[in-house]
Amino acid sequence: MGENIKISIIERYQHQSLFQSALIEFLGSVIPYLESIGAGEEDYARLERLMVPERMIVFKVVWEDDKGKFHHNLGYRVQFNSALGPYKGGLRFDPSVNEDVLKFLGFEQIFKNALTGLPLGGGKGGSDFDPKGKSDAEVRRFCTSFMTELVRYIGPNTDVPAGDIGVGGREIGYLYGAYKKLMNRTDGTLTGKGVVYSGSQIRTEATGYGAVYFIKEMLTQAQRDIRGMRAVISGSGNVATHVAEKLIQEGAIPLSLSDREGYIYNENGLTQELIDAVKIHKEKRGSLKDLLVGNDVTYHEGAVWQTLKADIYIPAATQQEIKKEDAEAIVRNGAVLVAEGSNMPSTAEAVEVFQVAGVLFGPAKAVNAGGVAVSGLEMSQNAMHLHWATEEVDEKLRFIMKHIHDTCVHYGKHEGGIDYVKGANVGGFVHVFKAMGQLGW
Ligand code: NDP
Ligand code: 2IT
Repeated sequence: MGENIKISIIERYQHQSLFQSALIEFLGSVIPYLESIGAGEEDYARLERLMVPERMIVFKVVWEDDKGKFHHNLGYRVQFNSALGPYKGGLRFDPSVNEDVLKFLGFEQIFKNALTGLPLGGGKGGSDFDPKGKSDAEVRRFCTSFMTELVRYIGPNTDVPAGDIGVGGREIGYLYGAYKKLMNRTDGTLTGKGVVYSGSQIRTEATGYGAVYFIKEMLTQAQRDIRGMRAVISGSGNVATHVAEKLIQEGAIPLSLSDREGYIYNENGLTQELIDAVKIHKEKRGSLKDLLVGNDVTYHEGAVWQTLKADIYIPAATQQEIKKEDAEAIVRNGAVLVAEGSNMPSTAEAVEVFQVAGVLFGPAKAVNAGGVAVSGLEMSQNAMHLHWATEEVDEKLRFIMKHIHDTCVHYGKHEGGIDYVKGANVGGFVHVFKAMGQLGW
């Protein structure tokens, strides 16, 4: 039965290759699991239903540039699964955004959110709008117009969006500002809000910090120590900069950060001062090649994977950034561990290369779940009209990342070690699947 489902997915989603990849990867773990528990026809039918979004919303966003000229983009929200709680997931503003991208992200979000143990469903949204090269006022007008449409589909107990590529603190501020005006409500619908207007401490840092907490758990499990480990990181946005920052705090050595054009590298390790400069530069969506760097730091064109040697590799930019030949180079360079900070950064062939070579491999659903976990904590604080201290949120984040690691070990353990891909997929799946059954879905 499982094989038939796989074949039908491959045929049905030939025109949506990212969504197809996400489904096939997931089925690679879940079908053997269902077989192992003797699942029947009804279980497989429920599995098929789980792979179809509950609702998909597409809308037009008209906005005015600084010269008074009108433009339009498409806005989306994929409300994928609400079995465990309100739809929850980020908004991405990038020219590459389309239905395929958002369905793959929304699907993965369901299981990532389930792994946190918090009552969160899964969703994703965004627009093909490019915030690069736009003025503050243009971004604000776009966000206001986007929210004018999205507002009717979201709410604190319905659907709670957050940030993703191209949507950071500035965009969340404008989006929530518009939401408050339109609804006359301050109900926390959006996470990643500024701390001064009811956001949570540590949400900005959470994805990167959580990824490093997860990496530490993986290394401890393998009886290795993070201290002194050299790490190649891709991306230079929210996730990448906070991964680099936490690595320094944990005694490891971040070597690189990248963007679409190139990367910065320091063989002795990037400093906190430089990371802070990157954060400010990237808030304004500048390019790394225009960043003023210190003497030891060099700028190079291209991607980081083929040339840089390290113990740990952390993709934190975008999907499919590590292809088979990149994975082979990473293995040749002596990688001990690869942890996915971005969503689905490794192609299926790349994952296979890592697994065959025996490199410790942490999949995105588990590694980058710290962001949505603290989003869940932001929702709790907003619902209670409370504000927790930094230490309290950080402690909860550490606990959740350890809980996710324990779940991966539980479902992924085999004679040769831990299969984190299987552990994360099955660990997230079992909750959602059970809930759907009890809800009669
Ligand atoms: P940001 O927009 O803050 O940063 C994205 C970074 O990735 C930028 O450096 C950008 O380069 C680079 N990038 C984007 N697209 C490409 C591309 N096509 N090729 C090469 N580089 C690219 O986004 P985030 O840091 O928030 O997100 C990064 C990844 O992490 C995404 O996969 C996202 O889904 C995932 N994620 C984010 C979470 C969050 O809380 N923010 C939570 C969990 C996962 P440039 O500066 O040139 O645009
Ligand atoms: O991919 C992700 O988990 C995010 N972009 C964060 C989602 C959230 O709701 O905080």
